[in-house]
Amino acid sequence: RHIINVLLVGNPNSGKTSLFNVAAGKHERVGNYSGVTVNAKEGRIKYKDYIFNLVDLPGTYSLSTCSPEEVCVRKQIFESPPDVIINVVAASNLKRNLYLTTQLIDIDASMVIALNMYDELKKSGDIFDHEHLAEMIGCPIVPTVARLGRGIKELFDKVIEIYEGKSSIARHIHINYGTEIETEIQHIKDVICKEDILGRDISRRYLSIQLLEYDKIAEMTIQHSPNINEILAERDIRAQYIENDFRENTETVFANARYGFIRGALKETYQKGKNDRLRLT
Ligand code: BGO
Repeated sequence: RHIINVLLVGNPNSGKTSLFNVAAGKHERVGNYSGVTVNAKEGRIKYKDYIFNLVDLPGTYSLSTCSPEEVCVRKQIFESPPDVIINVVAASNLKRNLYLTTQLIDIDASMVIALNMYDELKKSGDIFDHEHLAEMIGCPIVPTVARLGRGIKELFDKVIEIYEGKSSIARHIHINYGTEIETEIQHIKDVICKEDILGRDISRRYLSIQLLEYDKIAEMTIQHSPNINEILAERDIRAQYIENDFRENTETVFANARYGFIRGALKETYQKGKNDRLRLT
């Protein structure tokens, strides 16, 4: 049997624990307060001709390096790269959940999205063309209801497809941050490419974006590079250009650009339903 290493990544309360439990046949405690999923949990699943090593990490809203959860998830992604990431996205709160997704897309991870809480979406009467969104971001999206164990087989079927390179929508798409930002990303990428500093399979695009955001872990990644000074000097120049253009710090510029992408994508794919009036929250 082939072994597929799968990492669950998602916001707190997206239903990661529920999905892990139902997939791995575990009975971990599920709760709707943060801090329940503190340590990495591991489970083994036999399905079809495969063994899945499933790892669940703490929920996180982003892959920046502000909180211990964010650092933990990022470390796992880069130090023990999974074959496939399952990004658990709560359909009931797409705008916020998809922020993390945009960062996973930047990393260029092999990924399947579990569109969890699909029952909530149906109940709301909203219409979401998730197949269209899947094509836009180049990543399969599978509706799931983790609490009831629905959609789990379909999810793992997609994981197999991605693992075997047989998915029709596993194209390498990246989020277009607009001409100005893209130009600056390219400049940094060019300097990084000059010296092949990356023994590991880390996306140069992602590293360039992180450097532009003055990310400390990204700076540590290049600390042994022979041309670290050149890279950092280039970063300072390019970040300054962006900050002059947008009159905000680069971290805010990238965050706004990600939310802009999400807004645009949802505008094309998401329609409020007639039941909206009934929702009191
Ligand atoms: C409580 N659909 C619906 N409707 N709910 C779901 C689904 C789904 O597909 N999947 C999970 N949930 P976690 P994280 C709860 O615990 O797995 C629910 O943080 C409650 N608890 O049952 O913990 C799940 O690991 C009291 O809800 O997520 C859980 O990602 C009242 O979403 C919550 C109501 O799931 C978070 C709900 C004491």
